[in-house]
Amino acid sequence: MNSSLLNEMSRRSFVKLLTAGGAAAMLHGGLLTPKAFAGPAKTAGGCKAFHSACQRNCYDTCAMLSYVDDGVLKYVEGDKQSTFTNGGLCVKGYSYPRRVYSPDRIKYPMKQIGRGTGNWKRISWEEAIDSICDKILSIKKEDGHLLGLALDKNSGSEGITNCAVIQGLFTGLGYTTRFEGSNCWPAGYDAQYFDFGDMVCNDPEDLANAGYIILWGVNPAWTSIHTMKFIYAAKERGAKVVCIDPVLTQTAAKCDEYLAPKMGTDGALALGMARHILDLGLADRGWVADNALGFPEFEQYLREKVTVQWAAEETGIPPETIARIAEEFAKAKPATIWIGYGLQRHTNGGRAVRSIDALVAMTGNVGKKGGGARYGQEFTWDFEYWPKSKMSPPAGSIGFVNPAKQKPGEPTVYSNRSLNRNQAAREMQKADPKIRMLWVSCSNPMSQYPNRNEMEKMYRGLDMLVVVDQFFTQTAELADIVLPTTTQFEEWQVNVSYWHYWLAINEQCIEPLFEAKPNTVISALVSKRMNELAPGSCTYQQDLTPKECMIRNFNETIHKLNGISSWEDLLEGPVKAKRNPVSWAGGKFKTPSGKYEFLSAKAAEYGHPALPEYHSRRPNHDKFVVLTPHTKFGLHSQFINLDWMRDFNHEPCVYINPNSARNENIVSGDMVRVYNKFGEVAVKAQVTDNVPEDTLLMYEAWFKNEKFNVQNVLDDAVADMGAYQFGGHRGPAIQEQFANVEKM
Ligand SMILES: Nc1nc2c(c(=O)[nH]1)N[C@H]1C(S)=C(S)[C@@H](COP(=O)(O)OP(=O)(O)OC[C@H]3O[C@@H](n4cnc5c(=O)[nH]c(N)nc54)[C@H](O)[C@@H]3O)O[C@H]1N2
Ligand SMILES: Nc1nc2c(c(=O)[nH]1)N[C@H]1C(S)=C(S)[C@@H](COP(=O)(O)OP(=O)(O)OC[C@H]3O[C@@H](n4cnc5c(=O)[nH]c(N)nc54)[C@H](O)[C@@H]3O)O[C@H]1N2
Ligand code: SF4
Ligand SMILES: [Mo]
Repeated sequence: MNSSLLNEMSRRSFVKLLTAGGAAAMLHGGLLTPKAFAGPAKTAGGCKAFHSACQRNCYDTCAMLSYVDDGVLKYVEGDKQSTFTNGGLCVKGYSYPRRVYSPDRIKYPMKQIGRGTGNWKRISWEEAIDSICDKILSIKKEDGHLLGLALDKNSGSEGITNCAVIQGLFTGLGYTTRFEGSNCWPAGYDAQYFDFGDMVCNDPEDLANAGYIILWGVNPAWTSIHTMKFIYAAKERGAKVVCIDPVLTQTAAKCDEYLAPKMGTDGALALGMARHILDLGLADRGWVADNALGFPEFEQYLREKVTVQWAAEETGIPPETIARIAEEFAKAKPATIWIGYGLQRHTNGGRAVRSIDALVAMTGNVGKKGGGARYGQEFTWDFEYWPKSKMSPPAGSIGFVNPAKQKPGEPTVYSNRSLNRNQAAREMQKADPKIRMLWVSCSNPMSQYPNRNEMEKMYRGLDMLVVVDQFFTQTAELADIVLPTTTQFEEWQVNVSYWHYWLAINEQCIEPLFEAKPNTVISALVSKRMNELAPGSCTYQQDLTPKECMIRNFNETIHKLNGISSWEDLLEGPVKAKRNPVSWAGGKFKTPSGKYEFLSAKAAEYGHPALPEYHSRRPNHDKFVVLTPHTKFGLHSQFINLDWMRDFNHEPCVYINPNSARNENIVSGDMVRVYNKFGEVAVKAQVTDNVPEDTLLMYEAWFKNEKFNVQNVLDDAVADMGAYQFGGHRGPAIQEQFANVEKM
């Protein structure tokens, strides 16, 4: 069958799948059952099934099965062997075959004649690697070091091999500049470290045991659809589910009650609830006496500074509602809160998370089945990160000298230069020595980082920009050289989640398409050429296959944790970590005191109040609050560009409340300009009372052939926390942004 016919047929089955039975569930935040899809295709081709794992930066990190016939990927489904994935994928997951065979894929190494001109010329791998290595060597020769060479590796693929080889190559080249930190979760991550001494939470499957669930600043009906079934299971057993979000999301629509605080006021809400719980005498004094440090100080703070009335004024939620939810939460046992990443991307986001943690702790819900302050976990990630972990720069490399780490009279200690990706433009502007060459892989800064217009100026000033990707993204559009890379189906990987406890292997099931190569191979090619041109100039290994690299990432810790004796056991299917699904059950915390810390000296050391005190968010700099959370139809900038997805997600829009729309003379369908001093976005308006009057809502997304980019109106303000666990780099305040709107 020729491939265009295959694509057309698959497109029809994909659309049919999503418009029949499954679609209603999907559109309303449910889960598609594989049955709707598997039937005819499975029997038609006699396909061979391979174990796969979704590589996306997604809570769900699905274990998948990929069906291949005659070397062609026919369709995919969720693996039933994982009780978390349970046989279903999201709409994006089902579109994978189109991603693989998309006519828009970068097929060959390409060179752009004139940055941003779109004048691309196909070149050979040899020519591409030659120009890259020549440039690296000339920077080294001219500058005497490689700090002018920078790497931006983000979360485009979370396969362990991809997390290990790209940085490995860079270490092999010498001391370089790295864009680091995270645009995702640093503020809340630090908050959990201050309170618990680690970030770890109960198994999401244990949500089914909860008696009361608050979904706070999280939108799992879109962002973690597989978790919804455990929430529904709890509901069926009588649990109440409350959603707290300024936007009436599809998650909110599924809950028993929905509270809409003003953006950035969650800390006040949590503290108001805590005060009411104290007043009712519902704090679990036994638990805090045995397990916590600083509860008396926290209690004093609440009694002196916090009232329910104050919280009501701050948040816009009626005092009776705050009091009632607080009472229900404190009385329901066990009660749990899922703290989403959206609510902490604020200038006071870390403090908000500490206040919410405190609410869970003071009610004795920490360390309980069906309880907990759930944010994420990383205990399943103890891989070797090979070869990254084993690399050293070539002998004699000169690097960055950190005065704080340099002791007088001792030999100079060199390191990489680390810049905060959340302030990429600002960091590039002040970088001395200047960044001359940037390598972007598994990252799409022009779509995902704030302060985009300033960043573009900096990118345009580079001597060379290399982008390794599968598609001509908005970042690739600015590149001098793009290198085509493989999708997960064309390479070996192994994956774990930052949420559930499963481990899954990803077998290569088809040959690399066109001239695409895995990052492992690309790194080896660079190393080989570097050493041909200048022997000893790169220590990165040159002869490891992607599969061997994957295998070397396993170690005894991973085997033991998951009850396997070798990686090969995973060829039988995904496995779940052998660990108590309840975190902190023993009451031993990893804080300096070994207790849960309402009062954290560590927080104080990092310039925060020791208690989770409230601090207002920054004031508006424009008329409207701008929210740009994650879309249902894409994983950040991925998938939305596919023609199949366009069938469901026709065009970008800005959501605006009817009262505000009336004031601005806007009706649904009008083209409007969302603008501020940083830039503007031209987009169609949709009027809806799902968003509050003060808010403009646009989902982050990259549509092919559209200029739409929410990052144009985002500044690079940072969150309060993140510096503790992210090498001094605070998280982004991406959800605390402001703009004006006018009809075009
Ligand atoms: N406005 C706004 N901005 C945000 C956020 C928000 O809420 N609002 N959220 C932030 C968050 S939470 C995150 S995590 C970041 C995510 O930011 P990124 O990690 O940059 O986002 P992605 O679009 O997932 O992936 C980046 C690129 O990786 C490419 N890619 C995929 N697989 C591979 C591979 O195997 N190899 C290579 N070389 N490339 C590959 C994709 O094609 C894509 O172009 O965005 C942040 N930006
Ligand atoms: N479909 C899909 N799934 C994804 C992703 C994706 O891009 N698309 N991205 C993945 C990644 S990398 C991440 S980090 C997770 C993120 O997934 P979530 O943790 O669900 O976080 P967000 O979608 O960023 O934001 C969740 C909600 O926070 C709300 N919010 C914003 N500001 C505030 C506030 O001040 N207070 C409160 N209470 N709520 C607020 C937003 O309105 C939004 O509905 O999702 C993962 N899953
Ligand atoms: S994007 Fe998330 S929910 Fe969808 S298939 Fe991948 S891991 Fe599963
Ligand atoms: Mo993220």
